[in-house]
Amino acid sequence: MTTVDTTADRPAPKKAKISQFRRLLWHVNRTDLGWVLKAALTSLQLPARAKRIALLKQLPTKPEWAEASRKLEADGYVDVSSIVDRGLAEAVASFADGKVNRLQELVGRQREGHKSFWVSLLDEDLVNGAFATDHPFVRYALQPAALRIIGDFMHDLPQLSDVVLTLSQPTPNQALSFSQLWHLDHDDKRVCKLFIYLTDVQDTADGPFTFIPAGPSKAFRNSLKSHMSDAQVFAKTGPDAVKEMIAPRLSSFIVNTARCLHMGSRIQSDHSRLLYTATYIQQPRIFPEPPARFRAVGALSDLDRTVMRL
Ligand SMILES: O=C(O)CCC(=O)C(=O)O
Repeated sequence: MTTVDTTADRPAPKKAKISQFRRLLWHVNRTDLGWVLKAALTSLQLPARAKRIALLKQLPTKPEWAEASRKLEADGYVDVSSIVDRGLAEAVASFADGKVNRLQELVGRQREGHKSFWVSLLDEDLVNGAFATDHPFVRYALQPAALRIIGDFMHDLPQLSDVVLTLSQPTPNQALSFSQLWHLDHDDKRVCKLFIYLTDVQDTADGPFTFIPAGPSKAFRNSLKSHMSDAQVFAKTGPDAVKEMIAPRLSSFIVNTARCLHMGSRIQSDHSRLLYTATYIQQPRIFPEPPARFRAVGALSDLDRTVMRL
């Protein structure tokens, strides 16, 4: 009996085509070829870029913000605890405390698919996957100091891509996985994360955010490897390049996580860590734009709308 392949000359299903396209972007984004693609995409949207730069220039400026931006450019990270708005950080912390007080209830409702050492506590704050723009987590991310420091580094008004609250807990007898291993973030070519520690991170047992500054991290540029063990990393840099962010509650720092190799959440028994993260990228995005992450509530400036693509 002979069989006929009736699918042979049909066009590939749309889904398969999309995933091949994504795979190609995935590879390009991880190498310096991504910069060429980024420049090409930018050149197609020059008026939008000019508008973003004009908005960035409307933001106030201060010498300590300019200095922080220079440090972010040179080293790939900067501690902004003394620069950012303490009141906004406290609002984030008290909102987060409210979630932790309802931990058992929220864990029970958590959607599947979260990493085992991370508990995501904000699922209930989303409407169709989007945060209200007056949410304290969004207000912190929109503060002028953060936008100016990251914007001056990117030479562009940043796009706020996401805000997250993560409670990291110990995972006894499990191999390290995902963000507990060394990696770079490849959401785009420039990715800056603004963190707030919402619990004290006093030593290694508290699972500090741990990273290698931009200079020594260069050894891992253009690598297609995703997540690496300590041994793989230290074979190239030695352990001395490593910095652990040991800092008290309400400390805030910005890291260019596309340039600085990093890991964290290696929590030891009886410890836990609560962390706020806001992620920014530079428009236009290399990957197709995901569904809207923010929904307008209340009055918004043109600048806020542009930062959140509303
Ligand atoms: O949990 C940590 O400290 C690591 C976080 C991380 O890898 C990230 O936000 O990209």
